[in-house]
Amino acid sequence: MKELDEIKKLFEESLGLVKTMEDLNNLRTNFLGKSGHLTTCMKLIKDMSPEDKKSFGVGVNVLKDEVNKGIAEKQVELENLAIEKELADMPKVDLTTPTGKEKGSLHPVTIIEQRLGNIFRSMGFTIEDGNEVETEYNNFEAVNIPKFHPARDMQDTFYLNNGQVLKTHTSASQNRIMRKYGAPLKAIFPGRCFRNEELDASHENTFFQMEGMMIDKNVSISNLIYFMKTMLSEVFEREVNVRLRPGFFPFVEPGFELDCSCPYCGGKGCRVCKHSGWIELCPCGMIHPNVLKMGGIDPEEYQGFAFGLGLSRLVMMTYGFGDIRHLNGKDLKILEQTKLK
Ligand code: FA5
Repeated sequence: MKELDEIKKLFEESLGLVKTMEDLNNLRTNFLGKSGHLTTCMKLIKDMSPEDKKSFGVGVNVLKDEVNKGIAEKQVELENLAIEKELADMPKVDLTTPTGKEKGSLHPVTIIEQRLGNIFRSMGFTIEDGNEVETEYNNFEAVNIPKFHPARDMQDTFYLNNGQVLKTHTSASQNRIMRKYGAPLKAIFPGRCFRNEELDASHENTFFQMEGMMIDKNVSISNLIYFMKTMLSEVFEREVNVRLRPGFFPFVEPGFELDCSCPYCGGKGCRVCKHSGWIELCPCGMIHPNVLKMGGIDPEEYQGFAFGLGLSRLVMMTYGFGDIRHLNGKDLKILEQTKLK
């Protein structure tokens, strides 16, 4: 029993000196290993008298339990210390602290969309949302483009398995909005459009348009010209002129292409307007009676105009981007250049 007391004392002293996992493994081997102190003690039992065998055997097992417990506790202690050290060595980063370096900014399309929204709101228009996934009916039939009409080829699109389409133009929301508000009506509805398009500097497969509609009694082309001229003068922050050329769209009659006098050279001719003094900006026209009827509005009583502004192209022009693809690209420099001060 004296040996057991000595082993216990030695174990306690050795455990107090353990600083690393390696020390602990050595300690385990020294006391519990094949030639360890406790294993050697067990071997003594066979030469003892039966009484001693019993009490000594119990004593060895109690000590063995204490050694195991001591080693297990030390192991937990060392593991915790290792975690604390690792945490203390980690660089201190507080993710909630503002860096003060780079502030977020609005996308240029959003900036121009908001500016246009403010201008039209001040002229009494409401701003509506449109769907990006539309029924084929709303995208085509409801704007007077029946199945197999050749005009569908001008707006080749992406069809979903359920027969719906990614909307090819913001005109797709006309019917929904007429049915929602009836006449009279003054609304704009900006939105993302999709077309299966050959990409180049001015054509994207994903781009923005902004549609506008005004429906009332006695609405005429003069109203259309007035609103477009006012809106473009505000956007370009200078007086601009507009002119109409005939254009064909099945949902307007008559239909026009609206050109704006070049805001960069004032109509004298420059690189932007290809020296013509005019920039082609926005198809428009008087809403076709069939479209009004499909929207639940009596064309005998009401007339209206509609326009479909190429918002992405207007953004390009406003900021002087030479390629529309920058607007959907991943280069954040574009945001830096258009940041609101
Ligand atoms: C239309 O989409 C008609 N819905 C516009 C309209 C509305 C006419 C209401 C009459 C009354 P168009 O396909 O021309 O028309 O497109 C309108 C504008 O969207 C174009 O002038 C152009 O600025 C822009 N646009 C068209 N396709 C693309 C494209 N692939 N990438 C970028 N902009 C485009």
